[in-house]
Amino acid sequence: MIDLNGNAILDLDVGGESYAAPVITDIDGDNHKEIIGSGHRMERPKKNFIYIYTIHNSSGTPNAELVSGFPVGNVAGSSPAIADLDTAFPGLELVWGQNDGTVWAVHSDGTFVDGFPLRHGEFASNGSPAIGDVDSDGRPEIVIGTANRILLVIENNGQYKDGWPQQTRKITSSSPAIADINDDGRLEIFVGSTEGHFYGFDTNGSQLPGFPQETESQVYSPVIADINNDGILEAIVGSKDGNLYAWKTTTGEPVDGFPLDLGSPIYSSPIVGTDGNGNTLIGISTADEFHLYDLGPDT
Ligand SMILES: [Ca+2]
Ligand SMILES: [Ca+2]
Ligand SMILES: [Ca+2]
Ligand SMILES: [Ca+2]
Repeated sequence: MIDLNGNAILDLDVGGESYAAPVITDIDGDNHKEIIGSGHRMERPKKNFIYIYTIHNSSGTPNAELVSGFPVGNVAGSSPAIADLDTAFPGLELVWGQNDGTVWAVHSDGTFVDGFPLRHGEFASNGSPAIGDVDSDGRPEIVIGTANRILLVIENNGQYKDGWPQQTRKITSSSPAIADINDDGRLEIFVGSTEGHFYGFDTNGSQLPGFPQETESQVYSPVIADINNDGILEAIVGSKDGNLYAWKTTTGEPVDGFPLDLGSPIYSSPIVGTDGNGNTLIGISTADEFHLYDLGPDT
């Protein structure tokens, strides 16, 4: 960890290489933030653990104490999702896919959430899970892909939600995105695959009208946003085929002007925002450049 002048203020030992982005949040509700990351143990048996370190002790001085109960697991190459999956237990829970074919959900003290781990038997995807109350029953679900054509929706008690898992073609290569595209209070699910398909499912596991869509190569994590101010959410995704796609989530039709040919492979997610004048901005990195588009205020 470094300060804004580039000086090291904390050195955290994660046992070797770290593949996933660290997250800083107050995970245990003690009003002091923790840093959550993963690290690869180099000696055999090689494992990629989740670590949580405290950042500040109660006097406010930088601190690098490993939180009791950690490290845990053998995570895939993704960051864990962090959410209050189990409201009966104080603080937030961590959820991730393991390379041994399981999904883990643990409390902020490293103990399992009741019903976990869930065993599905497939190698993990490199995408982080999405967590949200997809069926609007007051309890959150976990949406997570695997490396073998299966997309899972899991209740917070470790059981599959009715209608799930669902098949995709090839690996779900990216993190899923969840959003209510039709104002019925339930969340729809979008995810890309390594062979170029982009899927849309309703809460019950049925494919949405107009999906899947196809690109020529691997699709990365989507952003769901209304980029043309027509009141309909779009799914914006980059593909390794060099195009940035934007489809209307309600029909699968492309937004006017899309796909944008960026001329170079895309390996990341776009960022979508607005400037101070209400114009929609989209930023996207390709293998060699960063592109920023101003889509203006409306269609
Ligand atoms: Ca909790
Ligand atoms: Ca729910
Ligand atoms: Ca909905
Ligand atoms: Ca729109």
